[in-house]
Amino acid sequence: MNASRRRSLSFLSGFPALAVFAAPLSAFAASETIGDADALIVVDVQNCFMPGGTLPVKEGDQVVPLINKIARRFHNVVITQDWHTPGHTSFASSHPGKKPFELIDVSYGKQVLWPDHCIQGTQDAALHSGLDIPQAQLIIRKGFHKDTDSYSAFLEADKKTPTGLGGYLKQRAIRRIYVCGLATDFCVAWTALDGRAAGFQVAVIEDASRAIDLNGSLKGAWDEMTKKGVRRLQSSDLL
Ligand code: VGL
Ligand code: ZN
Repeated sequence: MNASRRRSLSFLSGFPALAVFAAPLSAFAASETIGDADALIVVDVQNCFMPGGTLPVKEGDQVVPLINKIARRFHNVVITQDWHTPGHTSFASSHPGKKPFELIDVSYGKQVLWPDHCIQGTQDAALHSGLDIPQAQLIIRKGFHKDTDSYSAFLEADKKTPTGLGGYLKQRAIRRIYVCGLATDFCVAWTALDGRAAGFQVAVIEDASRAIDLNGSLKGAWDEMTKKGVRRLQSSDLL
């Protein structure tokens, strides 16, 4: 069913007398109503996080067709890109003797060290070529300060430096965001949590996201998101 047909039928559910007619239709209707105050945030669907990329996320490529479908329901779409300098502080290669996935202390707290990934301007940092969201209105890049990482699309890892996304969404009168992409337990979760902290209603679309899952990070991320009022949705809630 296309979006306009779904919308034209949704009023039926408010009328009990018509419930008998509405019931069979509701089996096809998505539960979420999407409007102009909603934005889809598509996080880091970049070659680096795909199988074969520099920081591959298992099944990372599987989110692409699903996100394309979900995005058709949204007028407002923001795409993010992890966008590091060469020699970025989040790279293990920048810290002699350290290996990827080790944890170190930096000025703003703990930093997981990663393989070199998503270097500005490289093909590895490009969006996946299958991403098909022509109406997307903003591409926001993050992690571009050499000495500071940024999982979140709102605030860098120092928890002080804004990316500007919060201001953009507020000026666009967006009140609710739906977050999906890569990786569930890092950039998706941090974006969702900072979105909550900035006063937005937030949902994460679980099956349109995939995780790195490092030392229990996926469970930790969901526990924290649930505690902070991030809703956990599936694509079927939107399609
Ligand atoms: C990400 C680790 C390092 C992500 C980015 O997009 O989740 N994870 N940089
Ligand atoms: Zn990164």
